[in-house]
Amino acid sequence: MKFTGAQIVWECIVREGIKTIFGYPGGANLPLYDALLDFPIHHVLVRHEQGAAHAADGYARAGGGVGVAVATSGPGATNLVTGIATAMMDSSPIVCITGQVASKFIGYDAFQEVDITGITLPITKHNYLVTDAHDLNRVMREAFYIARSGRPGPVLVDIAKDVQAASIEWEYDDSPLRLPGYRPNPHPLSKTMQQAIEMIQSAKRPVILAGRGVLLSGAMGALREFVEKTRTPVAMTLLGIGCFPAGHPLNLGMMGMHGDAWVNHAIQEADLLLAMGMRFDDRVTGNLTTYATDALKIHFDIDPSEINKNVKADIALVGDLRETLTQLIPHLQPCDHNEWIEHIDEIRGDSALRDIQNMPDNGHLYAPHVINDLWRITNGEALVVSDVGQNQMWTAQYYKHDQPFTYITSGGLGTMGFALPAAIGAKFARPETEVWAIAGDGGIQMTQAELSTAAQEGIKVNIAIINNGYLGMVRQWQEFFYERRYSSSPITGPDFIKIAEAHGLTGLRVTRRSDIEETVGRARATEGTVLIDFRVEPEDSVYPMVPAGAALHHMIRRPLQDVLVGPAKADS
Ligand SMILES: Cc1cc2nc3c(=O)[nH]c(=O)nc-3n(C[C@H](O)[C@H](O)[C@H](O)COP(=O)(O)OP(=O)(O)OC[C@H]3O[C@@H](n4cnc5c(N)ncnc54)[C@H](O)[C@@H]3O)c2cc1C
Ligand SMILES: Cc1ncc(C[n+]2csc(CCOP(=O)(O)OP(=O)(O)O)c2C)c(N)n1
Ligand SMILES: [Mg+2]
Repeated sequence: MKFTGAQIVWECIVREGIKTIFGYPGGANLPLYDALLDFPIHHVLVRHEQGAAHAADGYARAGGGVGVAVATSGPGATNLVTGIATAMMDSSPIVCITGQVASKFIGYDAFQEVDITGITLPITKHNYLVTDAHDLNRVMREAFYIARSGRPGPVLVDIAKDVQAASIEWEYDDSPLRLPGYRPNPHPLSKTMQQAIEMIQSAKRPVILAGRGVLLSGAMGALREFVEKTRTPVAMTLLGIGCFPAGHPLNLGMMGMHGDAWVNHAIQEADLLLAMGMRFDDRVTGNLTTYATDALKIHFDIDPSEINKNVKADIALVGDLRETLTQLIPHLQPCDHNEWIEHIDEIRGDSALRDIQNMPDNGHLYAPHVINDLWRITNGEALVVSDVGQNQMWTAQYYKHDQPFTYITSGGLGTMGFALPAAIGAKFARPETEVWAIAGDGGIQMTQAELSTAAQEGIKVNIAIINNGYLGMVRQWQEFFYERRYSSSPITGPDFIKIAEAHGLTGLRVTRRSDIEETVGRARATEGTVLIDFRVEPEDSVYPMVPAGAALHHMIRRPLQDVLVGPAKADS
């Protein structure tokens, strides 16, 4: 039978099981959009292509499978770039389909022509330029396979307009793919497995560093079995949050720059680090020369290029984490690290005392209180998508996740503007789940046009704006390291209630802690997307903080006076 290139694209996408895609039309993808009307695919029209990439990313991270974003050539394609880089840094499987000018015009600076495969080469796992409709079937299948297999990542398929319009004789080809040189599923050597077992059994002060690879591998059950058999405490990276229940007694909490003090101290005192699906980001290690110097390191990772990249591994178990743990666990003897666990309890020290949650209500609204209350009110069961900055760190610290795939954030690229579009994508992946986007007053203004997308789709995403009148994380660095010279960090915003209402949505405001419960309750009970403008303390900071480049145990702690009498600056 005859098919157009555009029909082949959609048929391949339907066969991948995709039901929802995110995109924006234009001249170079008109044949694709025309054909789309005849396929059982729901297209979500975003307001900016960056939103399409983030929504596809949020959809994938929420467990929806591979996310799909569509854009036209030129500015449509370049608008995807930030979203693609965000997905690349956090190993998120998305496929981006861009229209390209007709093949005979490529290279002539044609109208809306950019070399998007060239531009995205370093920020995609792989990309393609298709100039022959006969290649489409193979390319589409490879694109989805590459995006989701091994260490996942974004793939871009750029399709010339004449290829979309071409009509060819075609039948779906599902013969095995041939990708010479692509080996996504390595396996650890049995000799190294044996060495790892010996190291694990003889450790006295082990700590597991659990990262996003646990989630990507689906190794949550295996991790728990490992932890309970070996009684090894678990620290999580920002992107690992949810991979191990927050309420489990062996869960220490988050590590790194804004990790809990006792977690970082435990890592520095450990004699064995078991890094599972994490890549020793600099936000995690602090100064590498002083990082966990007494510890042997076993690095479990599917990507061989991560081994010895930042931290030298004594043993590398290269392979899928779930498979590796499943093989390893039966060979382990139960261990008892009671002394070590008790010691970690001791090094919690005065952390509880320094926790702003213990501060009596002084009439001011603090972001950590907002987020902690949100956690309590939603029974810790919401899917939370945070933006970037202080709001992100407080969300990581104060919304405790017991379930996997319930916390989504841009970690590696740290992309402001991510939360709202990613939350929209997540809602499409998990329509029955309560979704909250938590964003700063700066970040929300980067992509708030996507409120219109939520309104047009009639979906319910709750939005909490942590409105401190500052690019708060920048202000915090300026406070700590630039003598409080607040250069371009104060930021004004619109009346967010009016912004919500202008979109036909509901906007609410909270200025006192005592109003959080009722307002959040109203937001949850209201149909459609609701935005809450939380007017929080302008100059609060995220603690603890390891200054960039400092040793992991050299943390700036919240001053005790903050919690005993309230922050001095709050009343000044
Ligand atoms: C303002 C800001 C502050 C931050 N502060 C902190 C902080 O205090 N603490 C913190 O932890 N992070 C922090 N981050 C995030 C940090 O930058 C990194 O994004 C994060 O630490 C990376 O976590 P990860 O290594 O678990 O995940 P990723 O970067 O996603 O790496 C996942 C790893 O798992 C591997 N993997 C994938 N699939 C598998 C599989 N099937 N089997 C085995 N391995 C697999 C991958 O190859 C990769 O090495 C901050 C970010 C921002 C924006
Ligand atoms: C696109 C982008 N631009 C700049 C930055 C640098 N940056 C990191 S955090 C931050 C401040 C964020 O301010 P806001 O959204 O108000 O959140 P807050 O820190 O106040 O919670 C900035 C500017 C970034 N991460 N992303
Ligand atoms: Mg702010």
